[in-house]
Amino acid sequence: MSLRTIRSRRSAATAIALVAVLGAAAPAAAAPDRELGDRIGVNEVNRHLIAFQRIADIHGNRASGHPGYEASVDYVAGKLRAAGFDVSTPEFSYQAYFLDSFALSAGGQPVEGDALEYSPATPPGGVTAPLSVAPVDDTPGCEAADYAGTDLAGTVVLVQRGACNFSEKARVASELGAEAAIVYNNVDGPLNGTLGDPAAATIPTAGVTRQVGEQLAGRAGTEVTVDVQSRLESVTTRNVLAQTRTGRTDNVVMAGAHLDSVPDGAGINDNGTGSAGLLAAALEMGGSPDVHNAVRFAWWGAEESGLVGSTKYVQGLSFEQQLDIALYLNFDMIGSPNAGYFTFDGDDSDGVGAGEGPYGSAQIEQDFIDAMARRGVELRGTDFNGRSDYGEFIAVGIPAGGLFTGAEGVKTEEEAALWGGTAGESYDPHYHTAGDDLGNVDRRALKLNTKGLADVVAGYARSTEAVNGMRTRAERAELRAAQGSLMAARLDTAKVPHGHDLS
Ligand code: DTR
Ligand code: ZN
Ligand code: ZN
Repeated sequence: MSLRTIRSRRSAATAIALVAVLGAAAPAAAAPDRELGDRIGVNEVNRHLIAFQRIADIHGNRASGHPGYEASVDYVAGKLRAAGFDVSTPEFSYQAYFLDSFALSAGGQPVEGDALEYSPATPPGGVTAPLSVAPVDDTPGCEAADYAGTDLAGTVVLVQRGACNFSEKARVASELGAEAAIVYNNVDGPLNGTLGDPAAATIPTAGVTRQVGEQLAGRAGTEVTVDVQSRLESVTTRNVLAQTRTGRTDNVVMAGAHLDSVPDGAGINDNGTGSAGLLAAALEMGGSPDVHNAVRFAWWGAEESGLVGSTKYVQGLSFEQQLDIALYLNFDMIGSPNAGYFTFDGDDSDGVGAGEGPYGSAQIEQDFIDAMARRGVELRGTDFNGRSDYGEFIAVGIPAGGLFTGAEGVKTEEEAALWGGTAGESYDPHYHTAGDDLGNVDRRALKLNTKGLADVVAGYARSTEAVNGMRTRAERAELRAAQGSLMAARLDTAKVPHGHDLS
């Protein structure tokens, strides 16, 4: 008789006592094996990836709010329903920013630039006004005092990047009467900036390169036209949630991947790979596996619009419902063409960037390291910087981890020696471009990571004891309340659509 059968025949109180006894007797570590991973065939994963590519071919992309995303949802949800999962596709809405056109000119001559994301629109034809130039100091345009002596009223202000958020610079200029702002880069390359969210936007704001900005800085008083035609539209989209009908529902193992692409392409590595790998693992597990803990799989919408689907999901749960989630595993980009093999640095042993994850995250990191080592791959750490859907989970103190093969980061010599591939090139040269298609996926990375993720998910479905330790529910509640707020701060800078910069 399985544990599940025994429990279902007893009262809740007896069941809790029984679980406590059995739990204490169980082995300390989850001891994940290779069983589920070995059962997944590479053809199944590839088939899902081909489906995503076809959907993108038909609809142009798979971005949230677009038909290709809805088709992706239907594909994934349909397979899961057929496999017997308890499937739901809860809707949520958010404000999406659309830039219809942008033009900048100085003295009647066009100038290269772009609108910052969430820049308000100008009247048709743009705003034309003389250029005023913010002095370059330690805090360029961050405080009213930075403009001492310059009258900004009725001007377009040019200000250098640095020291504070773009939205701060625009707000200060706006309060001093400026009609529009232009931020110029302080490093080479395009600015790629965002005001963060619609509420932080004040006056129309453009971004230009350092070179363009330095030229403009010598032309104070010149008539400048900034023309931004943009709009905010409410987008309604969906997450996909699929839970096993078996296992404890007060100690749920969650595993998620975002299903949306950026509007520019098919999003096959980002994140068709994570979506396909997770789907293959779920389908292989089936809706009613013989497990101790329920498994809840998630395919998130609107990750590329600022982690929207996962954030709304977590925020929509009560504290007790959050406590019912033992841990969260994230799979975003697991087949990068110049693949790195990373897992989240749960214990901050790398000492890079943000600190450690919530309690238990160090154990999750170790479990991924062990699972991938059993498949012959040595993992390295990647910072818990909040740049994917695990962000809101750690922000409420839920232990987390996951796999990642790299985005715009550049492979080092040492990494190329360890894993192969090309040093000095990014892990995914097609990241967020139309080139992110079926031809630009590392099949070996995808296969190994899919099997590894399946092993780890299956291991936690058996036991999360190593992650939870001997902590009671009350102790975990206390830890989460305390740790969550510490983790939340790092999200503010990470949660920006399509990887734009806030400052
Ligand atoms: N959020 C991703 C890409 C990304 C960047 N850094 C990380 C770290 C871990 C996982 C994913 C990522 C995107 O969807 O663009
Ligand atoms: Zn992305
Ligand atoms: Zn992604």
